[in-house]
Amino acid sequence: AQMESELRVALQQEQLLLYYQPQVDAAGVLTGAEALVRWQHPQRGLVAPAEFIPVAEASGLILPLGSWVLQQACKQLSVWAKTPGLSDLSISVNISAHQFKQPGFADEVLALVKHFQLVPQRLKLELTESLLIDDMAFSIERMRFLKQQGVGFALDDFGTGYSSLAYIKQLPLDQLKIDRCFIDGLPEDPNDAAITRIIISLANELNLWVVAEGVETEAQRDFLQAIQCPGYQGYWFGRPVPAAEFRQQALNRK
Ligand code: G
Ligand code: G
Ligand code: MN
Ligand code: NA
Repeated sequence: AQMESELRVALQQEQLLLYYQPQVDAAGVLTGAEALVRWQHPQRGLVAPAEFIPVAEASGLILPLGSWVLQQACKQLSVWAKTPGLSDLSISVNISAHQFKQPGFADEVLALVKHFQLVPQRLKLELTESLLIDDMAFSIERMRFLKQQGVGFALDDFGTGYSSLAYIKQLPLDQLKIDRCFIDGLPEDPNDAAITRIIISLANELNLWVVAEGVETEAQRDFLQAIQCPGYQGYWFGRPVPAAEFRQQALNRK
């Protein structure tokens, strides 16, 4: 209850901020970033989302928080669009179930795209399987509507949920994000290797981009490159950092 009221204050007083973690392609070229929320607490310091997202979900504060994140990410995207060297980057935003199911959600996204004059394809919404299968027909309809306007979708934490292939087939997705629990064991663990290979070839057949999450070592990167993984995210390539630092690192990369 204390964290809930503090979170309310945090939203009013702009104590939240977004960190950005780089995503690269197989050649190591920067393609975009995942936006990850942080809370700069006046006493406790930087608080990780694992601590406050569950409180936000339980209290309904995830709605104003999610709106703030979306708006902030869109604003950042519009800044990058005008920055030489960063203009092609995309931003992926984590969307909670409650937020996705709000009646006004699609309009909210489209209003931001319009307001910030974004190329909608550069905005990727990350959804989880459990969110989507809860009401499949609704999810498909909402995704199709946004997709028609150009907005992209990634299936987050892929492999940890139900992962029914029937669902994957019906959803208008652009990418799968292989959960880092499968990347952890690479390259030694034969099961993780097999699962990763299969997800990549499945995505290939379905014309989906794949991002391997949690790539921490050169050996993992090499293995993934050898099996033609198209996208990469993880500490090996860069930790989540504030926008100013991301910008510096991105421009130095070139
Ligand atoms: O940034 P970190 O790796 O600590 O994130 C931990 C978890 O918090 C991840 O599961 C991530 O999806 C979630 N998370 C981070 N930022 C956001 C956000 O803006 N909205 C929602 N709903 N979840 C987020
Ligand atoms: O659940 P989701 O995939 O949205 O959140 C991504 C989470 O993974 C964030 O908390 C982010 O900080 C974390 N993360 C990103 N890269 C790595 C990595 O290489 N190793 C580990 N252990 N965590 C990572
Ligand atoms: Mn994510
Ligand atoms: Na994930």
